[in-house]
Amino acid sequence: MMKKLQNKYSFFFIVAIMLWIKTYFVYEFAFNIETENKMEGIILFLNPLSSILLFLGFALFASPKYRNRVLLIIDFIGSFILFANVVYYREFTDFITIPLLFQTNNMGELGNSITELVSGYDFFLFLDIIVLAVYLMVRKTKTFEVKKKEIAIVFASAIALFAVNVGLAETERPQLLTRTFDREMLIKYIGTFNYHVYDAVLQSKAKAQRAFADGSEIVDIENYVKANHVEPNPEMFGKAEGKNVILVSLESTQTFVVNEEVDGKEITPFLNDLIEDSYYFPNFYHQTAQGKTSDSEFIVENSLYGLPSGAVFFTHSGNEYNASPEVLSEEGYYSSVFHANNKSFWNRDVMYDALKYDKFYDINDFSVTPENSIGWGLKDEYFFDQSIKYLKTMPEPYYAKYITLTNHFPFTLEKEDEYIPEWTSDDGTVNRFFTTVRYQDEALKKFFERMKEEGLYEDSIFVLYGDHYGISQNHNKAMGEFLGKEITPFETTQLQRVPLVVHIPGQEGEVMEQVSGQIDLKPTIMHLLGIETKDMIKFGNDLFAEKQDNFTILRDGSFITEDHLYTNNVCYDKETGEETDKAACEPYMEKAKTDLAYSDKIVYGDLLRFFGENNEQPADESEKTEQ
Ligand code: GP9
Ligand code: MN
Repeated sequence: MMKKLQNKYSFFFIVAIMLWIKTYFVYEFAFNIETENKMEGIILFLNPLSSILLFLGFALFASPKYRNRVLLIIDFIGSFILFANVVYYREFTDFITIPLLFQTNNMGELGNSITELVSGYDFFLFLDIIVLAVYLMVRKTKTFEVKKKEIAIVFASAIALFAVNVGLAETERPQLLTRTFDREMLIKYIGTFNYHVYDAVLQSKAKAQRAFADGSEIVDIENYVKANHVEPNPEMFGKAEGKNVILVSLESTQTFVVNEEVDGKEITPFLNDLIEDSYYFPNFYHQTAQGKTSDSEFIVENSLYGLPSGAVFFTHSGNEYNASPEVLSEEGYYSSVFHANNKSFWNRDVMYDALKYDKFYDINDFSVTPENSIGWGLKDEYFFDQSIKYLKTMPEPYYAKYITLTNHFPFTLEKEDEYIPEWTSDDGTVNRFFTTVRYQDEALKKFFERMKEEGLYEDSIFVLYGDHYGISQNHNKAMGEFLGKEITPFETTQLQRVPLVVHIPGQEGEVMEQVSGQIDLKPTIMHLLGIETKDMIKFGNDLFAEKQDNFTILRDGSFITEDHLYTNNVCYDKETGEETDKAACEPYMEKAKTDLAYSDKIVYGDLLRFFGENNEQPADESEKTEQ
């Protein structure tokens, strides 16, 4: 009897154990998950098992003839999930969430980056499947009927194991599943597969939230943001009224390269000069999460935060917004985006409609050849150059957004475009980064020259900002070498600073030291153009206002004030970079949480559909909003 059972389930257990071992290897060698004590080690070891039993358990419903094949298919799906996470983790030190997994558009486009990120070792994730498939083909395995009771035992064991897992996790980390989550912690405690299930539940919750949201929720938020509104500085309000706006998203550009040299060579000579007669914000932070460039676009144009996971450009492109292009069109502006990439990347073609852009110049509007491309596509110099003809015939005033691309991971460049040589550390990514940043700087210089030649410069204002970090924490060693200091969590947070340059032709420059973030750009630009924002739902404030709150929240809940920085539950003194009494950060914690939570509520509930002119609800609904 026992022997028969053993035979019957041997294939099942081999597959289960292989998948378990693979998952554990991935934790250990690909994710670098550190365990702080023995118990964490045990939890990490056990956590894949419950979901593996559960998923493989479904194969038991298959007819005996196909059961082993179904087991291998499930093994393949599990292994592929691991593989995708490994590749993603390699660059972003983070785990995939469901919406990202379905971004096949993006995955297909990753091209260059993918080849850089996939390693030969990844093949081992599929080796067992190949061996077992061959085994199934050459050896006729006996077929067995499984009893309902046996299936029940497998599922019951999976559930029991899961309960033990969560129980252990909860004693180690109380409220793990109810608190705002940290993906790494979830993987560590409940395992990668359970995490994906949890993520799926969160995503469906978001869908449900929209269905159940009603107009009354926007009222509290409206009161809250209005109470935080800061009056514009009369000296600056309307300073650029009626001017064209050129918004430039600088790919992966971080503040640490500005006014810096590598091996005695300036990394951003043009920006360094431009800053001299511009408003320059050295303490400006990106606030993006997994949506990267698209998150930055979302934040900058809505003064709302991106989402904690996934890309809002994908998950909520059907929402009502009141983004800058829409606001400006009411003031007679024409809005356009230049980005020489596939229009569906980050779901832009769909999202730009929701943001009410008049025109999106995508890859088809540029002449892209192998000669003028590198890495992700058209080189920045050609990109800017080819856009000029469109600007020249664009209805004025216009709001034109440029999204650059050359300074994108893996930071490749042809020799002829290297204005400075690569750096010489052990880390190729960081070495190349300086060279591609320098290339981007040259492209900007030529763009400004062209704008002047074509007579397009005088009537425009230029807002240049870094979209997100380019160098992830995977490169701390080389970064530490470059900066000459150890990269602590404090330094990592400080490295989230990206440049912001506001250049108004004819205006003198000034270095604006206040702490600020991408969320502040919309009201800042609106006020420069003489457009009031006091009735808008926004989470940022005008960076030229006399009263500055000196406070910026990052998407992971970290925040920075004039004197302190809070990240990973630790409060740091900004001056020393040393840990300090938490009490110093305490007064800001509530505001950081509330801002993020309210912003998320708007996005998840699609609440702007109940606000202002968007309010198209039937009478009984609008009554609610007027309470
Ligand atoms: C893709 C470009 C880069 O179109 O915006 O996206 P990123 O990977 O930086 O989010
Ligand atoms: Mn980007």
